Amino acid sequence: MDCLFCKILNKEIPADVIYEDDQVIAFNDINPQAPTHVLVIPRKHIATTNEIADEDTALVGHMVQVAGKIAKEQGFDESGYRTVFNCNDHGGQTVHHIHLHLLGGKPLGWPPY
Ligand code: IU
Repeated sequence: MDCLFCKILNKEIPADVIYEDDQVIAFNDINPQAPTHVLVIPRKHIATTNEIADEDTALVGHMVQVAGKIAKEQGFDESGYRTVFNCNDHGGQTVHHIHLHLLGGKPLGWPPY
């Protein structure tokens, strides 16, 4: 499968991995949009959030929990942060393997419009 994040999971493409377990890995985004910009991705290939099946709900919950633990480790759990799943063109999704963006380390602008 020609999926960039599957290639990172298979170590065919390098990434700065900061966390991994049997379900997910997390790595620093190559083009950070905040002082901390981490992507949490599942080992299972799921193209977009539209394809999350009933059997994946615990996995997706785990992704959110891992992002929160990384925020705590990096010391901005109390000051706050953002987690985002982009979906398809209007959502700005460029890699079609779901990934949870974790952005933090400064006050973040909102809304995107
Ligand atoms: P998006 O939600 O699909 O737009 O996010 C994809 C992210 O993947 C984006 O922030 C890229 O900077 C990031 N990324 C990466 O970290 N490493 C890569 O090799 C590639 C993209 I290509």
